[in-house]
Amino acid sequence: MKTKNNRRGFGVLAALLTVTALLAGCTSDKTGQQTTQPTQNEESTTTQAVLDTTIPSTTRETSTSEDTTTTVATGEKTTTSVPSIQTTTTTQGNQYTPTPGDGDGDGIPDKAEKVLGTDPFNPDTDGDGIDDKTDKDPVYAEKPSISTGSSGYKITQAIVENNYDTEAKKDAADHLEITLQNIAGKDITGFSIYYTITGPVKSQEEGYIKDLTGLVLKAGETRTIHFDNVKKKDHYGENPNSIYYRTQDALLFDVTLSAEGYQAQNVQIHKDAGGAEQPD
Ligand SMILES: [Ca+2]
Ligand SMILES: [Ca+2]
Ligand SMILES: [Ca+2]
Ligand SMILES: [Ca+2]
Repeated sequence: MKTKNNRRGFGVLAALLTVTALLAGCTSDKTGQQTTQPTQNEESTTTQAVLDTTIPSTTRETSTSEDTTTTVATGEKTTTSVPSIQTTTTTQGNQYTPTPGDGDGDGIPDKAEKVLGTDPFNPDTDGDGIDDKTDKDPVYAEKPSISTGSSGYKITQAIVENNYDTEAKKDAADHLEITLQNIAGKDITGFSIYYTITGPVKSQEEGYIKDLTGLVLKAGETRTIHFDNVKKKDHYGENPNSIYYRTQDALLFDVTLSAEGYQAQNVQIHKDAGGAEQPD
């Protein structure tokens, strides 16, 4: 602000003293360059910062669609956002907002995902590699091959209700929670999970595959992982429109945890009748 006021003062002086202004042209030009450059830098820096923070999010596809360009088809690629930097400097405030009605950009509106029972934040709800729009059963993935090998870890606890947040020291919303113990004597990585949720009605069966990216179970460590869409370490995504959250029925969870090179571990968990996702 101070720089702008000073420049305005110089500008008035320059208007009154043309010759002086011409003489001062060298310095005012320099001044102009200096003040212009930072402005450009500020804009580009700000824009870049916005880009950097928003590219990893799921809003990246939708942001490009507002540019009225043809980047929608390649919206998954981070590089497609580059043109929007150059064309929408002044609209950065709404440049990266999600496309209304289709948060994950899979072509199925959020409202329809709710009806279908699919995940509005995941274009491949069941993780079988087929996107929701073309998947004949978007909430059921066939059981993948499971890992084999020595016993490297065991499941010491698995719950789907009456969860308790040990950090906050209070009840947590119901969710799938699994505690693992490493008995291999060395770190284990490469985890994946496959689980089904089955209800009393025949049509109520869902199956999900998830790679537990980033999970490292260190030698001797006991660690709890969660499936509840909480943005914290050891928390993974969950379909908010699953029968787990939509029905009051008793449900059966059948969970298989694989880790490359180790024998897969299986556990079954019963959920009593009643709503889930409620602190209790
Ligand atoms: Ca969608
Ligand atoms: Ca979806
Ligand atoms: Ca799928
Ligand atoms: Ca499927």
